[in-house]
Amino acid sequence: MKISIILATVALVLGFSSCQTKEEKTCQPNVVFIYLDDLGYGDVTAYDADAKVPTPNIDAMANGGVRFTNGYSSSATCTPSRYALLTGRYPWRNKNARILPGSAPLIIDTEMMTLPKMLKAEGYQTGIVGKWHLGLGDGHLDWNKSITPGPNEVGFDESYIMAATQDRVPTVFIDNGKVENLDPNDPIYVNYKKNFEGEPTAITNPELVKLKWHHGHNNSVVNGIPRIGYVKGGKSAYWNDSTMADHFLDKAISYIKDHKQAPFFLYYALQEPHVPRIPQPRWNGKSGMGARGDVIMQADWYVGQIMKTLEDEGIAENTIVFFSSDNGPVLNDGYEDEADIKWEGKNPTGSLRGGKYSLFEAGTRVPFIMYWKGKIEPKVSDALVCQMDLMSSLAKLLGSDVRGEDSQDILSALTGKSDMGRENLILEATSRTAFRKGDWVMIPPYNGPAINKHVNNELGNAKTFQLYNLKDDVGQQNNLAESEPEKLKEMLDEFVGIRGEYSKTQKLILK
Ligand code: NG6
Ligand code: CA
Repeated sequence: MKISIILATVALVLGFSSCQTKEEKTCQPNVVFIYLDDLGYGDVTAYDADAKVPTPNIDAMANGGVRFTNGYSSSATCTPSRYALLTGRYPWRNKNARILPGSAPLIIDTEMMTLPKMLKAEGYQTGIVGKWHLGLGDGHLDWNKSITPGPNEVGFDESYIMAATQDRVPTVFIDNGKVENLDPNDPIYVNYKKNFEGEPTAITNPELVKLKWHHGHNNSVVNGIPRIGYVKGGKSAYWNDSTMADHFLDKAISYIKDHKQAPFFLYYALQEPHVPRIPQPRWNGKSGMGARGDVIMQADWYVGQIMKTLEDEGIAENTIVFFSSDNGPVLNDGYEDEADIKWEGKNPTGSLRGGKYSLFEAGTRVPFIMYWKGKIEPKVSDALVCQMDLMSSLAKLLGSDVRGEDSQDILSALTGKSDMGRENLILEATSRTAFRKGDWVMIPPYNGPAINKHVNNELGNAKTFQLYNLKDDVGQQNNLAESEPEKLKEMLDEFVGIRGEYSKTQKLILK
């Protein structure tokens, strides 16, 4: 009795909620979700010993926590994956959950339950630092006024974000719904349909361009980098591409330090290695693998800094840290930064087929790690897990009744106690869907090119059904659709049962 009082007092004095002091609720650990952008399954040395860039800090998490070999984002692009992570709902249920322009309205219904709302209801402080890309405002946004609704209306107490991606305007930081450092005498305007009269673009003024565009990315030029979308004014608010990643790290670290007194959720959404890849100066040339390699090294160091902060603040044992990526890798995503040359002969997908935008495995199967110092046994787990499941699984851990529409409670798989994760998962890539169940994956027929010629990634489109047994064929080389008709039918029936509606093209093909 006395000891428990002493322990409780010590915990209180140290200022953190402890899993030992809560009787009713199991415990209230802090949660940090570290999300990279376009990092591939084969980009982390713990996942692929031949990865081209060393990732010692991510490896330390992987080796000290549960490293999932079948960990998925919901989608092969950013917006839908982030939608699923935060809402616990499949993104194909929302037709707006697709790659958004920087001017798109918020696509999460403010009435909806979300991961941060669930945590808030359990007494958590909630914050996001970094990439948002889920839309802002209600369709009539004035960037010079209060930017709402946004992260603060869907569950985050605090937000410090970029609106979309660093290749899209507006290239500004948004601090709790306000463009930071905006000069009222130079208001900012954004348009994705047409340019503002007299404003330069990468086409009209190529002399402004310091980083060449390869495809797309030839609208407004900010800091010598041609972007997607047009911007006018707001110059005092533009971020500096060479310091912004460090700046986001500083914000993330401050958030941890400022909120350690009560349980917190930090969603730290990094930009690496999404294009344009601009290493912070001290990483320039460090990897020997060009800008993509440099920013991967940089991001790995940031992961180490987050872990170090948790240690220094004495909260490592009371903090769950997740690490993952929003979609698979891409080398040439629109700028001439030589990533495709540097990676020639070595796939950032590891042994997986496809990549970003693809229905093949590398589109959605990503590095996925759960780390909880001293609380979970290190393990490599083959359980099928998806980022979308965080909401229901963490709700279970905290004793909350909240469950997301498609989010499953797979807590025991996440903590490594069980090898049973989800039974099945619908995979999505640019609004097309496929079905994973057990070791099998079925990709329905889709019209459209087999390869996106610009980025040189296979998309998964074929005129016929594809069926792969990933156990023997993780590289998806042997299509068993014809030789395993019963399995194909079983997969298709279950897929249709969950997916419901079909695209018109698919209906025609299936007839
Ligand atoms: C694409 C962009 C690509 C990237 C992607 C979004 C072109 C030609 N390509 O439309 O560069 O920005 O959108 O990436 O514009 S994501 O990771 O945020 O989904
Ligand atoms: Ca992405």
